Amino acid sequence: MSRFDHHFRMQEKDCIDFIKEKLPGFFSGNDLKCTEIGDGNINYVFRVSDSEKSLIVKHADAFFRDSTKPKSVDRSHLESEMLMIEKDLCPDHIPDIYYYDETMCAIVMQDIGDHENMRYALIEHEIFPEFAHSISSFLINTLIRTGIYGLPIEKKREYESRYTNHDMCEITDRLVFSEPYTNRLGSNVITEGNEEYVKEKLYEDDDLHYEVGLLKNAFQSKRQSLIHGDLHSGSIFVRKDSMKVLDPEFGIMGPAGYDVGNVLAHLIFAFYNSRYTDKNNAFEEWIKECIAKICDTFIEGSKELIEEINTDKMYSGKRFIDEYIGDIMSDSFGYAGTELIRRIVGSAKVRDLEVPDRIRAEREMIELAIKMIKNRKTMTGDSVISLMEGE
Ligand code: SR1
Ligand code: MG
Repeated sequence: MSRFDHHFRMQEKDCIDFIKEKLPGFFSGNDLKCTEIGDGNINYVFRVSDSEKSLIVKHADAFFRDSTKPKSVDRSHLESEMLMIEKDLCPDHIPDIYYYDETMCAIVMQDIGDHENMRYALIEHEIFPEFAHSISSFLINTLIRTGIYGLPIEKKREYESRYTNHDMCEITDRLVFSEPYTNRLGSNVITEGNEEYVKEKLYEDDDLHYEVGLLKNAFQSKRQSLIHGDLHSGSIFVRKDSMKVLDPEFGIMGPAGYDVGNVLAHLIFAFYNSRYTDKNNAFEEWIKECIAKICDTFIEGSKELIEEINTDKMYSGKRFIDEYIGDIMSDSFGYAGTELIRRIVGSAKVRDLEVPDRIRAEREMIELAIKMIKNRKTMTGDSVISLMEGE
């Protein structure tokens, strides 16, 4: 009998006992320290260490940390599987997974404390020359290899029924695709001074509602690839020479463009943070370069990978492949737009928005986001950059 035979919400001292019991050989001594370091809304994250080594335990409770409504702990099983699949596809960009405990809903993994959370690094206007290359490689390998080109159809159908993640999808349906345009639940948090602007631009534009409706429908029905589902800059950790992706707890079989779009949106937030604070030109140029490079590399790299791995004659024509990738790209621009809007007016904010002239910055970003949503079918990385430059 062990006290870890039944699920309960662990505290720091429980986590030490848990590691001593489950990974007895990891630490050489008995003098372990544990600190809860999670700063998200959902799970608990512990760092366990001795004087030589450390590891991370990501632990899911039957309640989100910011809520009293019970939630299924299935999200933890699915996240552990997502991490293992992504690790297989992209070994360099996922931390090592040491152990998963199904009962305690605890993922034990490599401590990547030598990396910085990318959101905070971007707010400091730090430049990461390798980032565009690394994130493009992550996107190509995870999205193309889990779609029609990468998986035998039986396996793909198995993924489609397994990776649905109901609780997490409900959050995205509501926070990304409904509330920002209706405020039906009254949960939007609008910057004072922008109430009328938001009402006119987001609540009363039927054409915008039509386009977001199409994107919402695609999010709910397009079982295209195994997506991370929450690929914002806070889920990415960086060093000058390395990038790791964490937290695929929103992972589902969904539209590939949802992940690409999230990456683009959070680069755009970083760009406007710079424009509305110290106007760091080198940083802004690098962000624009990243956007262009990610779009170009994703398109070209995906096509190359498809050429290499495709076995289905019916999916092999140039016209088909161009359309397949073109469709992912137009979804990407659309979902970048919905991500920008939901972070600006919704309840899940990002720190990048905390700039002195927030009213103006938000209006400029909402304007850009609406254009990205409405014109997504004809957009390119370069046209996004032109819009950011104000052309
Ligand atoms: C209740 S969770 C709010 C947001 O945080 C997560 O990171 C997701 O982006 C979610 O929409
Ligand atoms: Mg997260």
